[in-house]
Amino acid sequence: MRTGRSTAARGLLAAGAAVGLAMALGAGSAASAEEGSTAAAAAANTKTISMRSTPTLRFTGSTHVKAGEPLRIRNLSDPKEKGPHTFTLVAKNVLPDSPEDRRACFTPGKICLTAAVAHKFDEEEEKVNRPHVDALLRGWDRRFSRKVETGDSWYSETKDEEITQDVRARPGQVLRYMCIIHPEMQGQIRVTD
Ligand SMILES: [Cu+2]
Repeated sequence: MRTGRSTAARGLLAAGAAVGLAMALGAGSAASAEEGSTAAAAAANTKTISMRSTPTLRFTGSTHVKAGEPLRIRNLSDPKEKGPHTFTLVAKNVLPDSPEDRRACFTPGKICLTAAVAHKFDEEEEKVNRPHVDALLRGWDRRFSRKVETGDSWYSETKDEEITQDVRARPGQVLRYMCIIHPEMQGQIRVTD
């Protein structure tokens, strides 16, 4: 681990902390309704996961998506209030599931720091130089883990911004995801036939 990494990540973490990272609310679960069908702009088969900040920081949206079909991520949160977000695919065993784990997420070897490095966060410029990390260049499939330092992740600091990619994970897999800026934001979506 190069020394520059942890300082860069601390800057990114500070961005989150400044807007209320401390309110770790245990809102760990992906929510409820299928949202894809309600959005006029989306194709009929596009599933959607939304980043929200009211009333709590959380992801809401689809819980299932067919392999090969599009999955849209959209940021419905005002970055001036809660800061930017990421939608980051992560392996189950690296999800920070306790308050202690979440606080330590930006330390060497932990998943938030690993993903921040993949996003090429520049502390001096306070800029994310690679907002979209598509590790295998084919859509949503690659998870960050202890061994995988480049997975799939999208960084958003603009309200109403969105990204759509096809799901390339195999049927039967569960894609777990989190926001590395607010590690309490977590969810999962099952890939189906
Ligand atoms: Cu977030």
